[in-house]
Amino acid sequence: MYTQALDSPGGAAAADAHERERLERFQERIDRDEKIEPKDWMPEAYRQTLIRQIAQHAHSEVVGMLPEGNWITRAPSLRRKVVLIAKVQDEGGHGMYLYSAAETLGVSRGELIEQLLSGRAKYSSIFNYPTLTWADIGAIGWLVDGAAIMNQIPLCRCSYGPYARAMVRICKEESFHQRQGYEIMLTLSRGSAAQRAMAQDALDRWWWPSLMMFGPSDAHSVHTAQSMRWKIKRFSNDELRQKFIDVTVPQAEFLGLAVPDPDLRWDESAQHYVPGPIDWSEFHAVLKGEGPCNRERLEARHAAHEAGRWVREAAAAFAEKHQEPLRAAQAG
Ligand code: FAQ
Repeated sequence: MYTQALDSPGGAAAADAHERERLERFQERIDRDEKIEPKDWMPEAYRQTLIRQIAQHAHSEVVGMLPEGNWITRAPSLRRKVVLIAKVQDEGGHGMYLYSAAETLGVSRGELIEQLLSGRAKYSSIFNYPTLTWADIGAIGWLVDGAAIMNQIPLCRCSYGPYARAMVRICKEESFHQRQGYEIMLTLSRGSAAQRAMAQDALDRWWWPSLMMFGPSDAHSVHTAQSMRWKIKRFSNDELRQKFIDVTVPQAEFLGLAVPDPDLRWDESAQHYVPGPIDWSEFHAVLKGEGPCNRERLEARHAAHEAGRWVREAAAAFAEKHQEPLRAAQAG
């Protein structure tokens, strides 16, 4: 009936009006702060934006296990090793909740992983930097998890229900991660001169990439305006970056470490720290695959995918075996 109506010019106009009305009703639900659930009608562009963001987020969690995984065997004490293993496992778990949230939008986990392995999907730029010393594990917890929390707390209020609910648990775990990182930095900064130097060196290398995690400046962010209208994002990239800087600079001061930005200054009237310019050419190079560890990260994911093939095949065979009696019962 509906397609027949489209055959006439009047029918096409009616279909347009119907579509506009659906879009308006959808936006009204968003404006009332209602959660959108998987079976609700949603504009295709809303669905695609969520798949893109949630998948990029899931890939980031999974690839994000690699820089820290590098230090599990070299953690300086049993306690540090146990905590680091727990943290890295948490990141894997976050990836799994996020892939599940993406699957509610009609895309399969296999498809998303294939996009990551083929290099078509993005993951956070930050995970393309190397972890050279133990202090990097402190800096990742403090700065990278700190930036992740700043970005992700507002996502707990995201308009899409499954993503928002996944973020509640993820944020609780991220705050533990941030504290373990800060504790490592505190220990090093209260330690020997060599340990303090190691902490400073880690801050020097992780500061700017952490600021880049928030994405391009608002002037260059292609998705922010629409994502904010849909309440997928609640703050712009620059707003969140500013909040992170304001919270983190005093933490660096408490550690007795210097933020590696000669232009950084406190603006009394604005009540904000004003940073120097970010080198966006570095960000774009990392996104193009030219960061220090892009190749290594993808190779590690390929190797893990191959190593896990037998597990996926065994799980599929097991599931199939349990389907057989069911099918026989239904046929009988
Ligand atoms: N890296 O228009 P916008 C973590 C891309 S999880 C790579 O501003 P949007 C936990 C963007 O996708 C860290 N690509 O885009 C952990 C888009 O590309 P496209 C990840 C980036 O989506 C801690 C293009 O640039 N967190 O750390 C980056 O509105 C420790 C234009 O950008 C999330 O994913 C980047 N940094 O805003 C794990 C949070 N920034 O698709 C282990 C959820 C931007 O057009 C250890 N995501 N791009 O080709 C978000 O909040 C948003 O997606 C943003 C980007 C803010 C990342």
